[in-house]
Amino acid sequence: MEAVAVTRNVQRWQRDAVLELYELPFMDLLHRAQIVHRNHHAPNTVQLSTLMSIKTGACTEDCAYCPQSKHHDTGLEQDSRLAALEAVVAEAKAARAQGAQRFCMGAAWRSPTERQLDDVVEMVQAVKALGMETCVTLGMLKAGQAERLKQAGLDYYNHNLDTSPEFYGNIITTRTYQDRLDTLEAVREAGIKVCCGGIVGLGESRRERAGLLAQLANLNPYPDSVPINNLVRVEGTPLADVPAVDEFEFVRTIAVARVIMPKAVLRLSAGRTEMSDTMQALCFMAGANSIFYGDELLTTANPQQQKDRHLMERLGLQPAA
Ligand code: SAM
Ligand code: DTB
Ligand code: SF4
Repeated sequence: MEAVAVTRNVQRWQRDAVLELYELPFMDLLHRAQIVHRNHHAPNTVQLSTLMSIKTGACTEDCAYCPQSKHHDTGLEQDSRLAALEAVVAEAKAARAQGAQRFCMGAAWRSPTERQLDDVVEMVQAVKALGMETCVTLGMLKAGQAERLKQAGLDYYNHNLDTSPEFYGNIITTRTYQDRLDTLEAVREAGIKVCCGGIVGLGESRRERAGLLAQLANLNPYPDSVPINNLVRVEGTPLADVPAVDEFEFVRTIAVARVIMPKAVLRLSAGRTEMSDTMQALCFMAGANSIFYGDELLTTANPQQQKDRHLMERLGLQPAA
């Protein structure tokens, strides 16, 4: 694997071995992924997480894909205020009533200040008290901040590697790959489960996709939860006109992730509104076993809950208990 400064990383998967999986005939790869999936997970079960944006836009980071970066003019209303605790509790209750097990709160921050963290701690405690699993994504964290979140009862922290180390500089310049690895380590050390994945369709090559998956699989241990996002091409971002990735290539990415991270919960994340039901079924076949459930992601659309329930019914998929 290419040299990259990585802490506590193991070389469980060489990139070339990951590429070999990608290059298998499609049916062989899917068959292999299904076997791994059935050996480690209930095969007809999907975990449901609902997202809420608790602070939207005006982000100082320059992530090229993101509608919330202040470096891009996407027409998004810039608002640096944090959502009120009552609004968070109301949305979490509504998500629970619709059948979500986990409530994920996202803030468009480079990293939270201690005061901002005080407010998020209250939100985590309040959502936890509803009997739901909690997840937050707040940008970079220091060790002491991760410990405070753990004490509040946080179950998962989402922080993505997004892409391969060598492609990363084309997408983000305001924080490094190592910054991300350091946050992941602080989260893990605090005893919080790690939710970490990336994006397909940023203009990366298959080799670079394999590089991202190898990085994820070589985290020690690999993440508990792995969101695979299909780029939502938002007008006004530098990636608005990047050609979409071939559908089978996206399904292959899910299948390869399943083979190399057998126990992880794999989330079919952003980009589902542009996927057909058939394509989503192929993703579940390839080992995806979680979705974002709710009519909105952070700032972009997600399939309507009713549509997702109908799809699950048609496929005989049950929400995870
Ligand atoms: N600001 C925090 C951070 O970056 O760590 C948390 C929120 S950020 C929106 C969470 C993740 O959403 C990003 O790491 C990226 O993987 C994903 N994301 C953002 N915009 C996206 C888009 N247009 N399409 C697909 N995924 C996207
Ligand atoms: C993740 O990997 N995907 C989610 C969640 N983690 C926070 C966010 C997707 C955001 C898509 C663009 C938007 O709605 O702003
Ligand atoms: Fe900010 Fe996160 Fe968007 Fe990057 S991905 S611009 S850090 S909100």
